[in-house]
Amino acid sequence: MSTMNQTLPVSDLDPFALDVLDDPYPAYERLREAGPVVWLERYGVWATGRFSAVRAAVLDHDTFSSTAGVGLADLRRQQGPSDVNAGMAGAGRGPGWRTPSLLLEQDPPDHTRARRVVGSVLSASAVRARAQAWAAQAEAMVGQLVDTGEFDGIGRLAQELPLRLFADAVGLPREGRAEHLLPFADFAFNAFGPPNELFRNSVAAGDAALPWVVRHCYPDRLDPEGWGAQIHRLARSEGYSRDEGAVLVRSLLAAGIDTTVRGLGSVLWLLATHPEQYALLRRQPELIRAAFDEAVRLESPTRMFFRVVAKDTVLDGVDLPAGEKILLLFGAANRDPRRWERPDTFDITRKSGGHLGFGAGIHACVGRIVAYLEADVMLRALTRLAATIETSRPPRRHLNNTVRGLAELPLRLTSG
Ligand code: OVM
Repeated sequence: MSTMNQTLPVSDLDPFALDVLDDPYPAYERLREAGPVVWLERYGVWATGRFSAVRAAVLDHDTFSSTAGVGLADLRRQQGPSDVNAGMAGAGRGPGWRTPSLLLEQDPPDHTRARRVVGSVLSASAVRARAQAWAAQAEAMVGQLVDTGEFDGIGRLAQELPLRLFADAVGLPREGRAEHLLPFADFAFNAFGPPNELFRNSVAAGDAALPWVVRHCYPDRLDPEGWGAQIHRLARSEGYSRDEGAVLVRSLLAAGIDTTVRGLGSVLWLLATHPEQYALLRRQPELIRAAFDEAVRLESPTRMFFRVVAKDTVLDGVDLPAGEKILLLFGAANRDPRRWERPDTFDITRKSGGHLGFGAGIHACVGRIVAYLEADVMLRALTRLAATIETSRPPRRHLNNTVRGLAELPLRLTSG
């Protein structure tokens, strides 16, 4: 592609092809090497997998706007085949699926107000208040698994922690959460990509889950002490309507489960396949946070989001005219050799804190403190109770257009 003063790299790469989702790293390398920013002709969008460009874009939220949606579909265009939300039209009541997120799909100043509400409910002190109880629950969960032979680490740990600890803290009833939250999130995260087979195959289950999810965004279904009800109270005091409060709670239900399931699953898998790193973690449990960060860097559970170029700009030397979407591949940036030494190596002693697995800037994951605590209690319990963590067979991957992680992970824990 050529403009007045430069020739731009064009790529026929499909970042949403099944084989790319299964093992994205060769494709990410191709994309990074093709140029700082590449035109993806198949979708008519820009893409970047370079750390410096992804980081610069998320930090410059005035130029790289979220209000047209952070998926491939352009929320400014309501109709057409790219309307990936079509399958959810009319389901549920109140804020149906189509209502844009008040956090994810907003720019300042609207975003700022919503972020203040959710950010103060998920504050460091609010999350810390749960630490003791969560540690005890995690110890009990891990304790039941040590020396019992093979079990599925995704089902028994990576899923169990968010579905119990996080969903309890939000104030959801026990009944229905496991059946509804995972299919809903799987659909929601597929919907950020193209209307491919993966997306289409998740619509029916997402549709079936939606009425439950939408109902449980409202205060009458939420424990008054929980984070969901707190969001409603704070939202009202900030001038939001009841339905808008429900849309804010929806963000927690959409973004808070599948992401942590896959992130916890990835750190379990990486530790099980790197016994020397697990041994080191047992000797130095102060590395727990770094170990989780390193897993999030290496596997990037949320591998991408889009922005729209809101005004003419230059990104890493590439002229980008206003108007088109740009794919920001956090998963590629987190392995960019321009930023990381031995980028493909799992090393819990490296300084991985600057990764983009939680994004950066004003849209950086608002729930990351919760994710860190879930990882902390899980890994603390593991390192205390299990001398070894082993896997005997390759894991099974869960493919999703946005979220990367495992569906099944055979594990064995021994006390020594
Ligand atoms: C939201 C949201 C935020 C992050 C991820 C996400 C479905 C949703 O605010 O609704 O995935």
